[in-house]
Amino acid sequence: MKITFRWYGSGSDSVTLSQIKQIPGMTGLMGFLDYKAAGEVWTQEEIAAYIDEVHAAGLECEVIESVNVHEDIKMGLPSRDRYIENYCTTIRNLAKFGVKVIVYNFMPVFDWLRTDLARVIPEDGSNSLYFDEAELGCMGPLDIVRSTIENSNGFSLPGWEPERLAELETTLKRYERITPDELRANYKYFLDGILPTCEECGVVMACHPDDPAWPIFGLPRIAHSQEDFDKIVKLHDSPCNTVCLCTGSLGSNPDNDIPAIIRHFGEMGRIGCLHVRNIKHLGPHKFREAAHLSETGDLDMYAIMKAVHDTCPDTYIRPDHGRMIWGEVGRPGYGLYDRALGATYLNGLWEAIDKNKKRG
Ligand SMILES: [Mn+2]
Repeated sequence: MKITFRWYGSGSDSVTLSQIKQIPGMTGLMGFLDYKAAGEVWTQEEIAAYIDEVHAAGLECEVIESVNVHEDIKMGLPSRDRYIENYCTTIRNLAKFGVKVIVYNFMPVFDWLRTDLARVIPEDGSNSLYFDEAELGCMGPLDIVRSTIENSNGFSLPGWEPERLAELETTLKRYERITPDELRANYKYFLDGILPTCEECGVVMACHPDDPAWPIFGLPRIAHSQEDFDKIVKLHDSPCNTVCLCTGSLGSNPDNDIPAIIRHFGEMGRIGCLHVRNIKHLGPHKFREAAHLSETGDLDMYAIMKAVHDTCPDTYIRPDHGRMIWGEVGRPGYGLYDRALGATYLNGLWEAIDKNKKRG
């Protein structure tokens, strides 16, 4: 297991590389270029600038997140071929700099959705990301986007970049006519287009689940259960077609048995990397993000790490969203302190599982 950290790049992140390097056991990043729009080629110069800085700080960068898939690909428009070609160029460019896993998603329009980015946790006064479908009330997609942008402490949020939202209304209308099966067919076309390049360059694609793990605003969503991912890995049978197993996203739906899902795809060799965090269910379609510790939420983090150790022990893991604690101001979900605590906790579980196993 390689423990890693998400980092947006200097100038875009409140956390510095030297701070990340000081977290015990931290091997590297799940890197991210936050200024790249979906469909654009990530040039070698841009990748070099980011990765050279990471290497200079003594950290690795073998996983890159959020090479976003252009909506034209998801909607199956004729322009998709050009964007798929760009995507292949980005894969080749990233491979040249040692990148081994690319995390992406195939969610229409919305990358992830919360109704409150700083909901106070009554037990300890910290705050975290929160979702309550009832709070959406009569808010439409455009209202929720506006309020998310206004409440992100001046940072852009992945998937919510203002330029990506300009044509939101038109895009939402187009999706009204697309069924889940049609979306899956467009997904297959995309995978058929990029996976030969991945195999050639030794890069693994890891699909991130829908977050939350159910359909929203009537949009087709096809990646929020074991059954969904079984279909995805069969769309194009390749060891490079894998899952980014995000415990908090899948875990927002209590029907998803996270350790069992990890074992299922881990045994198949189809887990590219994991985001590991805990979640507290508060009612139907209502949850908040909890500290990583098992007892503060509803996921069994020991069972999760045990499933990883048993089935995919060489994978990459990062602590996922943290709470805001100790007065920190930063990107919602991506401060330093609680994610560092999360990393340390996951490392502790890992050491215990590992030593216990070796002693038989
Ligand atoms: Mn995630």
